[in-house]
Amino acid sequence: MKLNNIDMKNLGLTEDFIQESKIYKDLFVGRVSSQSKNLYKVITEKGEIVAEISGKYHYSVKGTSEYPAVGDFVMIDRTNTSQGNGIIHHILSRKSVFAREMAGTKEGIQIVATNIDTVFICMSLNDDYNLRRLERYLSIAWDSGAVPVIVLTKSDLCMDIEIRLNEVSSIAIGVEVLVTTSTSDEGYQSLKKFLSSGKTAAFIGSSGVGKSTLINCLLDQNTLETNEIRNDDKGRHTTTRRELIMLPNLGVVIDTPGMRELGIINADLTKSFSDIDELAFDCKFNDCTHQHEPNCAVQKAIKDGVLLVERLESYWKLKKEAKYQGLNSKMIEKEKTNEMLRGMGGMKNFRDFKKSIKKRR
Ligand SMILES: Nc1nc2c(ncn2[C@@H]2O[C@H](COP(=O)(O)OP(=O)(O)OP(=O)(O)O)[C@@H](O)[C@H]2O)c(=O)[nH]1
Ligand SMILES: [Mg+2]
Ligand SMILES: [Zn+2]
Repeated sequence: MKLNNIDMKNLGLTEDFIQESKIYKDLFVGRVSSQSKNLYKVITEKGEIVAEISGKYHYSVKGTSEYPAVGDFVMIDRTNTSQGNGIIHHILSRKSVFAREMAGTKEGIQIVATNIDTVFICMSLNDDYNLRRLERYLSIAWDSGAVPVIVLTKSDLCMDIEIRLNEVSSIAIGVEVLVTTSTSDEGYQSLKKFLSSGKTAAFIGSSGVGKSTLINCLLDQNTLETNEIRNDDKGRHTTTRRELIMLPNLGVVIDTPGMRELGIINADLTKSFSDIDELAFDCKFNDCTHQHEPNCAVQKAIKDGVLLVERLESYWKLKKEAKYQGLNSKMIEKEKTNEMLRGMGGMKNFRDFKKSIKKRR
């Protein structure tokens, strides 16, 4: 447990939530920062604690949507867990719900996050670029009650940004479009226009587009958490669960796991180009294409005469082909979704929630 005083206003606790929380005497207000099976992390005024829901709550729940989700403000019995996990008794009314239909199933709905102001729809300007997918993301974002903002990431890997910007603007009328790169400090400052104390922004988009990297950039680089996340990234771990993170004076961001659609590099390729893969280990970016990225160890090896440029060219060619064998990706997406939903009540509850949404319309 981290013991420090939390700026609850910055965390998004508004006057409305404070008023509602007063109904519950003897309980404290907190915000759910992550969830794993039946355990939740909740940020309270004294720091982040681990909590579970009360038995009574559990039995009164009618659908999955009534369980706490990342972003929810909850009423909890303690702010200090020296006597055991906190117990969540209630959730406060949500001011926005970001839900999505689950891929590969007809009836599934998944709550991605709640109480968000801005949804950053992230799409990378290289591999991930796909206007149809962007349209899908936009439509669920508009449904949520939060304001969507399109973030075109990895501009350092794109040679025709103007063309792409025009294409995106033509399908995203009235939506602001940002172009970012994590390779330089100026590359992500535009995001800050949408971040401020008390506001919550969620990052969504396919796996590997650079959501966590952008959040790392926005975080105070000297905090321990940033270092941990950085190391994880280097270790090629992608985000596996939603996580709410507080930025000093800039409100709250929510990182979400993306779904990998394409881009599985097959094992044989790794084997036959182990020399390049070994060099690539020292590249600054894990997904370095060894073209124009700064601090590319592969380009350096070519310059130093250690690696033949022809070798790199055939690597590219094969890598491109390998990507399109990534049709198995549906299974990966399913697995990731299951992972997130485990312990949350299952499909039936999602169906109930979807029905209740339809009724409300
Ligand atoms: N060239 C380049 N690479 C980047 C940039 N931003 C991130 N990357 C690299 O892209 C890879 C994926 O980045 P992540 O931040 O883990 O992507 P993510 O969207 O969080 O992915 P999931 O957690 O799987 O959803 C990492 O190897 C990063 O180093 C960028 O602006 N330019
Ligand atoms: Mg991530
Ligand atoms: Zn490289």
